[in-house]
Amino acid sequence: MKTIAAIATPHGEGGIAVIRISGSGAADIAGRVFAPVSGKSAAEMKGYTACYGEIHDGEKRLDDGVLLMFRAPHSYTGEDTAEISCHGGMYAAKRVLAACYSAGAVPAQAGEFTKRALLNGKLSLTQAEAVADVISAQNEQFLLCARSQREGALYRRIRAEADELLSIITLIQAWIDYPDEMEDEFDGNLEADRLRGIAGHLGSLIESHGEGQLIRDGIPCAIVGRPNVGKSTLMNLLTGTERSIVTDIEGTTRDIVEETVTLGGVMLRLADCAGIRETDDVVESIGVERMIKKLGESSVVLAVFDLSRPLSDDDSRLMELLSDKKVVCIANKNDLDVQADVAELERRFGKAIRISAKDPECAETVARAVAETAGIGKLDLTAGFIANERQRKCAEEARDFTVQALEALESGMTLDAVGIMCENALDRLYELSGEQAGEAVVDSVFRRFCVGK
Ligand SMILES: Nc1nc2c(ncn2[C@@H]2O[C@H](COP(=O)(O)OP(=O)(O)OP(=O)(O)O)[C@@H](O)[C@H]2O)c(=O)[nH]1
Ligand SMILES: [Mg+2]
Repeated sequence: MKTIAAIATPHGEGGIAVIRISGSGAADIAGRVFAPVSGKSAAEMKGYTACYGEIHDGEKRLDDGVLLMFRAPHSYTGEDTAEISCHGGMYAAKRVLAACYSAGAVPAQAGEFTKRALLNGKLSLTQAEAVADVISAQNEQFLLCARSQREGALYRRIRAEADELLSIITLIQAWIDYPDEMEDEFDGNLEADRLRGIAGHLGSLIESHGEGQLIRDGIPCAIVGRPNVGKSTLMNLLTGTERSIVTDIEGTTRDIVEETVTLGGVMLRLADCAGIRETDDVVESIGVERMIKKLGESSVVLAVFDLSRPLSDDDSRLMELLSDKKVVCIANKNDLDVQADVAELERRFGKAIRISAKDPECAETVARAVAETAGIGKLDLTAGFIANERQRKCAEEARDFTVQALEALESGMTLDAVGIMCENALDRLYELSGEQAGEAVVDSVFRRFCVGK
């Protein structure tokens, strides 16, 4: 395999830039471009050592910097790897990279360092995929998920199910090949229970895909209610800005105002909507239509009611619209005299959170309630989750084959048939973990990566 090189730091100005070289020629190439001030040869450096020196392209001195050496297999890629830190202007970094090319390296493809880590057994495919997720994480919760994933959380969950399937297949095979030598009776009920267990675990794994997406992209969350209940005040409270216009005139918000915020580690994609009411005003009624569309796109709805006024027909209309939605009921303006029928709100929504949207202390309470209602409030973020479509498809196919094996066993089909279904399920799990993924699958995974990773 050729020795590759790329700039590993972002393309822009920074304090330092890092040029990464990996492959069997890494130390020699580093030796050609980097001259330690100690006078020793960079090519002879041991793993996990660093030195300061000058960077050259042939006779021409380019910069000074630090060289860090890793020796196979103790590096990210599992190969000899050299990392040169130089001054962080793009021009300087590109010149150093060009010098590495002149010394024998070839340009790295997107994700090629991580791909080599995979090929050298340093990472599973799901761990490699998580590297891209760690890089793209935009909030604390998702970073924690992706980090656990990179440390093998999903891989371990898949392995547990794959090992269980393998043990069932081995048992079935033994029964087919050596029925006379088996000590115990073949216990179909026991094996059916085991298959049911696997199907159940794979089912929860598949569900984790939706939860992971909410954590990664934020929870789409519409703020709705009749005019003047304090929707925009709540929006401003949650965003910590004067994002929406607030007045005591009914019908102030007409179009949808959107903002993404992270509160208490939870990312919310908020949409402050027009107040719902019967109206002849053309603009306002378009706003209400848009609000209804936004409701449909939301995972959680923040339904706001005004405690200082009795519930009205518009409130009832809203409640009808929300009948099949996940709702956080906000009983707002609890600093004023209570006129609304809170018991009715609690009857409809199970719980009503009493707040004043003017009180900054209430923001995290609302965010927590949204996370809980979305089903990610009490999630174990380190448990591993299905992170993308490729993984979801494999997990679904594995679950379906497991269910087919179970049905075959329960309907008295031959053990051969049951065994084949189990093998199909196992194949899908091995594809998921990458142990049996074809080149095309691996290539498509790494297409998402940046050069230098
Ligand atoms: N006392 C009190 N007043 C509040 C509270 N929340 C909002 N208000 C006031 O209620 C009025 C309406 O607030 P908005 O946030 O504009 O209400 P809205 O639901 O967005 O109204 P529309 O955009 O017209 O649908 C403003 O005068 C706010 O200052 C609260 O918790 N307590
Ligand atoms: Mg408003």
